[in-house]
Amino acid sequence: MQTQACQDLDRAHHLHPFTDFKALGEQGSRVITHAQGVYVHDSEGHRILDGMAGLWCVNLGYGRRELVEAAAVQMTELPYYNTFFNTTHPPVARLAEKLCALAPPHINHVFFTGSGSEANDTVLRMVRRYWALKGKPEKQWIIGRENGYHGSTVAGMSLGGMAPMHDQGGPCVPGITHVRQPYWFGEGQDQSPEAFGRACAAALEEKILELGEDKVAAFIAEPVQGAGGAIMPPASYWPAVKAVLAKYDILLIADEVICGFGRLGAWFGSQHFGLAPDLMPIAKGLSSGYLPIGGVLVGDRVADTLIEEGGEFCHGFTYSGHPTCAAVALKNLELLEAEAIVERVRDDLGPYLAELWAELGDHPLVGEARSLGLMGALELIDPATEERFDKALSAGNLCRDICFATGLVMRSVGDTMIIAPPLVITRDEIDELVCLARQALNETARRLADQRVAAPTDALHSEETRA
Ligand code: PXG
Repeated sequence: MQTQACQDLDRAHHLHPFTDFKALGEQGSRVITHAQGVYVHDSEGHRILDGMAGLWCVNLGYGRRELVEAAAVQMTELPYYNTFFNTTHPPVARLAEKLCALAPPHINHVFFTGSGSEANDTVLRMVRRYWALKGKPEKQWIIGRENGYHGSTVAGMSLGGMAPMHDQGGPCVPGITHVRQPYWFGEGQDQSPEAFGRACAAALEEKILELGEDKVAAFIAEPVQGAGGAIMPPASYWPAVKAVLAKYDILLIADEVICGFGRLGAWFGSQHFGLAPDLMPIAKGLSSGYLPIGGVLVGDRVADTLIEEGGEFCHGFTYSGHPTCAAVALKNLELLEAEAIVERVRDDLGPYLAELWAELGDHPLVGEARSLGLMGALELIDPATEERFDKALSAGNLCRDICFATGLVMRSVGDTMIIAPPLVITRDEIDELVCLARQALNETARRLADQRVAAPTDALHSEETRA
């Protein structure tokens, strides 16, 4: 199909996620046609290094025949059956066992869903059910974080702390509130990172006391915030948060949808930070995005109560434990393990990226360059003031569009640039990624300087800046 024909159909009938429909209609979608390894290809013949692994999910990279074959075999044998009404099937049972073997030792059960958002809906219901069964139904409040992301269903967006989503989707689920995020570059520079990390944990404790220490059920957080801007907390943050939660007997929900399956150089982000969460929502890298599947890894404390004292848990989805998705996820985990990909991220690729990425911190446009495992962020600043650019300049979006036009997918969250490439990326491909990022920074700086000299800021949204 020609680019134009595809764009026309798309414009006429397709409403995209998180999109200004009118603006996209005027501009037209990019058409991605195929992909291999760490590269995606568009309908115009461009090859683009996918620095975002799709949407933080294609951990094994594109074109893995083993995953295709696992799906084909399972589809031939049993494409679908449900896991309601006391039924199961081999792929889901095997996947459950494998996940529990990879998870921290106190986690021995999994509840399957179709996505990360559904996983967080499940979490909300499980947590409240748990405390009701424990005879403490007044423990209802769940505390999340400002700028946290937990999905786009009503429960997911309520648990998340994205203000524009709350504004559009409200009213949110009652009994959920948010505390400040451990975003040192954005919100904490008046203190040392360590002091700021402790202050964020203290804010959590204050919130618990404000709500009533017997009324708080759980705290939900991503080990590293992904969609919020690849925000790695100061080293003091997680130990201090752990201590607060233990003091008031509050469950920890570590949302592993992005951090899970090797992104940070451990199977789960919680293992990297030494956390022992009661619940871990998962999705994305579980199947490397080849098929949609998510779930909640459930620690013994919650699972034992649900099993021993629970009766029926009135919750589940048609696609909970979908056999084909489960077979692909299982094969994906087997390949990650057989190829020692998580270890490679920890011992080789992560440190290698960290070295090169840190060098970008010297660029005049970069206020901070940080990375952990195969996740990285660049904070763009105006070299003239060393402060953020005027929002109207959309510096981050400009840099993102330049990246795309020169062959790199690098996302922007405001003026924070983000990468999270497939975990199978090679050192040479990391060199290419960093080189393209530097070129894009240079070009962004040049265009912003030109704009400042002459033109109204509207010119930034002109045809020239589009990929
Ligand atoms: N939790 C976390 C931590 C996520 O990052 C979800 C839950 C929801 O997963 P589903 O499968 O329902 O999308 C996510 C999803 C972005 C972006 O722009 C990030 C996500 C989804 C879409 C866009 O960075 N993360």
